[in-house]
Amino acid sequence: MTTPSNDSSPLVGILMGSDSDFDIMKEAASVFDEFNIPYEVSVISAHRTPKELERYATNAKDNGLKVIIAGAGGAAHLPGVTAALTVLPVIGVPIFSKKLNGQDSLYSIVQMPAGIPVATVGIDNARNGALMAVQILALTDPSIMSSLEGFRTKLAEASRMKNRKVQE
Ligand code: RP5
Repeated sequence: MTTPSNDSSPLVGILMGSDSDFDIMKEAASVFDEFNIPYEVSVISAHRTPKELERYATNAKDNGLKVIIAGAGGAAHLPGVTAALTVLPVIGVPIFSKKLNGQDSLYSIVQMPAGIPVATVGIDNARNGALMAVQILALTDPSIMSSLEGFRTKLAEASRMKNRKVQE
């Protein structure tokens, strides 16, 4: 499945190894919706559909993507193999797995050999993965940077409100 989010060309590729990862990875899509950043969503497996992954990753840069966020669980090779096939930054989201509570996913994604990094976030933390992608895009896009700064201001204000509540 490959779904463009809207008419503008996607800047971010959201990848996942299975549709069973979608409940988590849709949180990344929500962040890009919040920031008005066009993205595409694809289910491509490093193991079940490796040829599709090779095609996707090798063409990603020429297709206009700037960053890829990839979620996978268990023997979670999707982010690493994607990173091996493109020079775009790849952010890995380890998906919780029933057998080993997502530790297998985390270790599979984070322990990359020197030379092919994957920026790895916490287990199931697709939101942080997406925010990292937003930060990367903001470096070259002043309007995204301004939205990001507004987002951080609101986050700080919400935290101060919580502090005020406990002080009462
Ligand atoms: C991984 O295996 C996927 O990323 C998913 O997290 C896990 C289980 O996949 P399904 O068996 O639910 O398709 O490749």
